[in-house]
Amino acid sequence: MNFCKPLCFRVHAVLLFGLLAGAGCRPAADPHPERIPIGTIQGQVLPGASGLSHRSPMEGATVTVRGVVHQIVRWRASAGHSLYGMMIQDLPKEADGDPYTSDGLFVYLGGLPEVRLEDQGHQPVAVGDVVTLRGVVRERYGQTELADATLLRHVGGGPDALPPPVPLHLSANLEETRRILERHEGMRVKLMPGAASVTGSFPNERNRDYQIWVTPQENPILKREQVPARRLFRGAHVLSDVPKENWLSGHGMRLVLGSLGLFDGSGDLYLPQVTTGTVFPEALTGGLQFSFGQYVLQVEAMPEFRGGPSPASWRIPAPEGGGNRLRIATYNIENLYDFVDNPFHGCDFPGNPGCPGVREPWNYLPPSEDHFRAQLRIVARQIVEDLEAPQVILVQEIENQDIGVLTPGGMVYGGVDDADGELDALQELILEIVALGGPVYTSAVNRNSGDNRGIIVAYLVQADVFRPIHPDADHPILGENPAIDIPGEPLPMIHEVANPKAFNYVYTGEPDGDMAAEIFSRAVQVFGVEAADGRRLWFLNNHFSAGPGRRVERRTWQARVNARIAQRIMDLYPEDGVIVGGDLNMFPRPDDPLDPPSDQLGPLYRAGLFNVVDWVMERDPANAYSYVFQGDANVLDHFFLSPGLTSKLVLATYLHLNADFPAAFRDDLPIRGSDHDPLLIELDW
Ligand SMILES: [Ca+2]
Ligand SMILES: [Ca+2]
Ligand SMILES: [Ca+2]
Ligand SMILES: [Ca+2]
Repeated sequence: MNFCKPLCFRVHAVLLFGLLAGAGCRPAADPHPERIPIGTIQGQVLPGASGLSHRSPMEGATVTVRGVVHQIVRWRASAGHSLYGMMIQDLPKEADGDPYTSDGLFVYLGGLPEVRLEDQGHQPVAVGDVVTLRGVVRERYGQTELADATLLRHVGGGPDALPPPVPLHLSANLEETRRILERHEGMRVKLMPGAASVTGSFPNERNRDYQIWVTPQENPILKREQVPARRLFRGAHVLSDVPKENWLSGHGMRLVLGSLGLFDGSGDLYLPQVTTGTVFPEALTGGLQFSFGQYVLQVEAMPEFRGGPSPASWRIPAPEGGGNRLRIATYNIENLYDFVDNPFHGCDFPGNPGCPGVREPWNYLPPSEDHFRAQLRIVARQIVEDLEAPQVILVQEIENQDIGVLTPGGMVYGGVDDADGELDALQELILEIVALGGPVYTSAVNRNSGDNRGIIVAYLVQADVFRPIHPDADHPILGENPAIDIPGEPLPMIHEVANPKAFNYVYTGEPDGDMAAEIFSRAVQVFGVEAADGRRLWFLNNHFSAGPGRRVERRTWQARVNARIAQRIMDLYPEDGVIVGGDLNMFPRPDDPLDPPSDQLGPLYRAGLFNVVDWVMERDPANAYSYVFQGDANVLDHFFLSPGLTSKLVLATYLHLNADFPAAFRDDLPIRGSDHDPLLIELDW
């Protein structure tokens, strides 16, 4: 066009005098003068506004836009078929130039990567095409999109026509980051070289693609000397780089990468299988989509990456001289369900009728027998090789099923409930441990503590080291009438003469909606054991209600019941050791998610119990996490020790075998048997 400029200028000047313009040199009249910049559709995200709840000011309007197709994405609908969308962006010279508005827009396409034509038929589109579209502005699942789009004009451009990616500079403040991202929704963006993963890659169940949470290269934590410390510790953790501000909301210096733009026609969508701490040496470029509550950078090319040391090696070493030490672990073994249909439970097998209060899909079930076996093998290897076969293991999230009986030939499954008093999945795990050359465990459980979904806490114990204390009817803890001062109507289970014994009470605290009428949806299980020399230990195994910022009062009550039982045992038997542990679904002091602090675990501290997380924090704070949620490292799994045991503590360490790894089973390595990392302690007992 440049060659024409002086002439055109003259023509315009002529027009000023009311004369007809000369033919041949005038720019072609815009056939769509109603076109508007995409920024007008997206609207301004002003300082202080909420990025997450921002909506288009033109919702519902029919608009005409022109843009470059910079990405086509494909995802899997729940029915299994593919759906397509594309992201378009204003040509640079046609954008509104306003930094508060996004120049990009998501266009929903439907079952094929093509756009409907005005008259009839469809036109395939490709990356680099310049398209003029008419459609309706919609907000769908929090994303602004052009729906019912019709193609008015189409010019093939090719990859050279792509707008240069805009570098994203995120803020540690999550709200500010959300504003920044909303101002780029639908645009072609990039994270600068040197971003690093803060989780393992994981499959996004809904769309069957993969995602990886990353932190940008400019985040100062990536310069920390200690590799395990290069992660986002949530809240008041010693290594948190933005303490207080992000106690619950999470960290702003993070973004999730998605693979919806990587489809190659063969079916599966994928990203590299990486662990936390993987560095991406090239820029990460792609379209910024908003999907299921998150901004997702849908990468347009398979990222290069450089793996770091395995998180499995990030443990605190045991001090020398550990011959006769007592080793105890707590391990949430994420949904250890078998692939046997339990006729006494309505949601433990595909096609079951359902359970009260449990919503489909039952995605906690293993998809196959092979899958169950793979999880068993991984967990068994972790117990033998990494945890070095603790004498006692508190386990959580085991399927509450006992229709199988252990015989010399292996497990035999029948149609009798409470077939042999042991959980079938744990019996299978015990067999797997023996097959690996590990010690012979026995399991112990009180089935009163299962929840509606069908999971329960239980114990694995080396039978030649400890035997259960015999429960007499008049035993002050295990007998018919335990005298424990808890305001709240006890449930009948507390009168059962049993070991382990489950304790639960009617909940009288603040109502919290969906939750049970009892204090625990999974009752605390008390288990007393005796060594050959007569010394005794008491365990209280827990799986508290989830969501650190929700169900606050309920969880406080759960801690209180534990504290009072522990206190009673310590009063009755000052020589015995007491250990309260499990997945408490809450952060340790002072890491309270609320302001003012709710101190949900306060009753346990006030009972004089010592949280071993403090021991870990003092020696190696980078070790202190057991769960990673969207890139935030959390401490959810705890051991509280009575004073007599605290003085004998020689080691506490999390074993990072799971939380940092890709969420896909690998049969060749003992990793990712669960989403939680186990916590191991050693006592000079
Ligand atoms: Ca938007
Ligand atoms: Ca089952
Ligand atoms: Ca069933
Ligand atoms: Ca059984």
